[in-house]
Amino acid sequence: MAIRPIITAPDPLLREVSKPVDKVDDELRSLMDDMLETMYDAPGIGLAAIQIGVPKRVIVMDLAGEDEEPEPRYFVNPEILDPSEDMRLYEEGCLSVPEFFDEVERPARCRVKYLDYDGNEQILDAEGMLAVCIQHEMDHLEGVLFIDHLSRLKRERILKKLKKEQRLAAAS
Ligand code: K1U
Ligand code: ZN
Repeated sequence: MAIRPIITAPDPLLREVSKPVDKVDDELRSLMDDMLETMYDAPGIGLAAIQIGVPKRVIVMDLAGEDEEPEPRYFVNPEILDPSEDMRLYEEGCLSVPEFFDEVERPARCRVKYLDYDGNEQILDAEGMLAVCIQHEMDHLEGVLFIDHLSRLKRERILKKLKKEQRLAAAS
C-alpha cells in the first residue's frame, strides 16, 4: 500500500470525466488499497481515484468515527438511482479544495448501484452523511467540484486564493 499525492484545484485533471472500469482485478484492488491509505492519511472520509490522478470510476469511503472500528467502503462504477425530491443542505469540504468549507444542497437520499471490492454487484440505500459523501464523490467522477455548486463569486474567490497559495509554495 502507498500514500499518493492528492491533486488540488485548479489542476485541470480534476475536470476530467473518469472512465468505467472493465474488470475488478488485483491491480484495481491495489489502487483501492492505496486510495484508502491516502484518504486515512489526509485525513478524509472519502476519495475518488481522479483525486490521485487516476481517471477511473472508483471511490473509497469510511464514515466511521474516530472511536469506532474502521468501516472501509469501495465503490466501482457507481451509479445513482432514484435521488429523492427532498433536498438537504450540508457543509462540505474537499481534500482537493483544502481549507474551504461551504453548504451544498443535494437530494437527501439516493440509491447507489456499484461493484464492491470483490467485483460483486451491490445496491445501497443512502441517506444522511452517506448520501452527502457518495454524491460529492460521484461529482468528482464527472469532473465536478463542490465549489461548482456555489455562486460564481465564491468559486472564483476560492480558486484565486488556492492559486496564490500554490504560487507562494512553489516560490519558497
Ligand atoms: O472528496 C473528498 O475530497 C473527501 C471529502 C469528502 C466529503 C466531506 C464532507 C462532505 C462531503 C464530502 C473529505 O473527506 S473532506 C475532510 C473531512 O470532511 C473530514 C476529515 C477528517 C475527519 C472528518 C471529516
Ligand atoms: Zn472532494
